[in-house]
Amino acid sequence: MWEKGTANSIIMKELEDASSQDYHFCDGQVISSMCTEPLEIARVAHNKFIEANLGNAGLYPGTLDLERQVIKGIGQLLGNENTAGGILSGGTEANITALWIARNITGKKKVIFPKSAHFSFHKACDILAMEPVMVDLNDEFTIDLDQVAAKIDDNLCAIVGIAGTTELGAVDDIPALADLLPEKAFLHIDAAFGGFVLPFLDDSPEFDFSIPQVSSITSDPHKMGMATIPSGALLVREREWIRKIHKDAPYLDMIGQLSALSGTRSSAAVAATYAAMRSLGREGYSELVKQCMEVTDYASQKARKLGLKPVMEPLMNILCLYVPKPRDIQKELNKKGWKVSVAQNPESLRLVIMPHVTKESIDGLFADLESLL
Ligand code: 0PR
Repeated sequence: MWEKGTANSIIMKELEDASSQDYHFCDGQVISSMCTEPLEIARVAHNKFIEANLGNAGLYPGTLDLERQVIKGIGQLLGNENTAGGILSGGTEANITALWIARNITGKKKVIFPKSAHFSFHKACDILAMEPVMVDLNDEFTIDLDQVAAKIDDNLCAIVGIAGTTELGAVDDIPALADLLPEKAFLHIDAAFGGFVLPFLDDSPEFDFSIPQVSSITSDPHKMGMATIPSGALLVREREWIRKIHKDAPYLDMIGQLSALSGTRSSAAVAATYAAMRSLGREGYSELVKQCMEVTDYASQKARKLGLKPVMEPLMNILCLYVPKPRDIQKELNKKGWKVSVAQNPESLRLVIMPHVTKESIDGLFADLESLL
């Protein structure tokens, strides 16, 4: 493949071939992804900062400043502009890091989270040798509070609440979790998906730092934040908590540097996140969320006309529908070019209505879906 060099024109052709086999958001047929087309200005910013590495922040004071502004801006959105934190590779790394900090501070290992939690929490417990305690969901598909209460003991390190579950977009009762939290334990909120949606809803449930017991929040700009991949924000309430995962590297100029799991950190996405936030402003995100919710509502009405029942009234831009044999339907829709997914709890056809999904896409999808019922 690479004994000798190859001409750019040939490489470009090969890249075009590979890309043409991929699905692209702009085609409007991917209705299963939690990512979307990044804003144009975010792409430009990403390319400009392609060589920056916040793993050695001493070389990149400008990029570091962008990261500080991004964290402050996300903090403003999440009820506290004075948090510490940084841009990591995504929700997984942010969730792992949050539990890493919580474990090192409390010295305890038990983590309580709902069955709806993203699988990154299982990775975290595995890597950090922590004890996962999974709790059932109630009828509203949120964490069962009685079970949480019954499972709290002296070994508790953290409770995790989800603000926008991966499958259904449900939001746990975070104020109630906060009331149950023992004094020294952590309350981590996974708003990887909800972080750029819930604050822009007319009627958002409470989930952020305005609840005093909330210790840390994951919110991913590379999902509804319109930034490029990889951009996952972790915000923690107290700056000194991050010191608890710090490792010295005296040969690097570490001043001002984030203590993180990654060494070399892709920093282009930091610039892209900054660009997306500056370009849209909170008003722009508000419009975008409104548009996604309108399309979600439109899909929901179409489903009802076909006699399909939603698993829950969508709170966010995710719609899960009870259909007969969802896996078969998914397969058949895929043959027609649609990418939809199947939720497990409960088994249902799952549509994620990101900004690239238009009413026209929904019309096309439902026409094909109707022919399969
Ligand atoms: N927390 C929640 C609530 C999530 O939904 C996700 C990912 C994560 C954490 C982990 O985030 P990262 O994937 O950034 O580490 N949710 C989607 C999922 O796993 C991610 C995704 C995105 C999947 C695009 C497919 C796709 O095409 O299903």
